[in-house]
Amino acid sequence: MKEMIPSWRHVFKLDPEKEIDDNTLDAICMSGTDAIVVGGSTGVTYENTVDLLSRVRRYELPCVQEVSDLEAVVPGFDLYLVPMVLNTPDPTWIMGRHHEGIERYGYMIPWDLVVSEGYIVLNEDAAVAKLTGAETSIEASSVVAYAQIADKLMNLPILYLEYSGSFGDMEIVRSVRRSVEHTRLFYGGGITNAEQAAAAASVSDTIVVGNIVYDNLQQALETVKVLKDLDAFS
Ligand code: 1GP
Repeated sequence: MKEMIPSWRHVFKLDPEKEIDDNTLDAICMSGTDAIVVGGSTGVTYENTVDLLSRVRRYELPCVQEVSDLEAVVPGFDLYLVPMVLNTPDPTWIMGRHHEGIERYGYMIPWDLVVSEGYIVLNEDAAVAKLTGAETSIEASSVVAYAQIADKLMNLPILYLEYSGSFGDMEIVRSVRRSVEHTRLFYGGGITNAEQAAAAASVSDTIVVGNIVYDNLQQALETVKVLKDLDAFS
């Protein structure tokens, strides 16, 4: 399953805390997206995660959990994405929680299903920025330096530029892309239409589409379609 990540161009991220009706979930899972990521910064519980996993499991596409709370890790996902926030001075979010989790549950961790993500959080208003104390007001050169730590020093398989809730600076994303060699670049944040999806996809490897699923299903579905059209012509 890990080998599949490099082929993902588009994923939807669903928040277990948010209601989603069966018709919307059906449209999302049948949209042609490459995977469903289940995760959120707040309000994620074991119960709401199990519930969403069991509903997504009716479909054939990969379903992966992005781990944000130890108590909400649920067996049965195809993969587990484990974020390490790089641009925070608080080691809790770089390795503190990870250390605690491995010490307590290490014997039952399916390591072959675990993939680490270097997170660079860049929207100061996002819940994840507040939670982790991320230093979001940094220059492009600083973002690039964090990206190179992820790519060249830590050899992280995924580097995630997280603008959750607001569409990011595509010039920064482009600079990061030019500066990394091995890591897969995920872009997420504020993609609400086909045009933004195409712009983000042109400077990253994988785009992550979240909130618009709950706000405007039709526009969410268009973010998948535009990538299929673009990739068909490239
Ligand atoms: C959130 O990067 C994802 O973790 C997607 O962001 O909800 O703004 O689309 P949005």
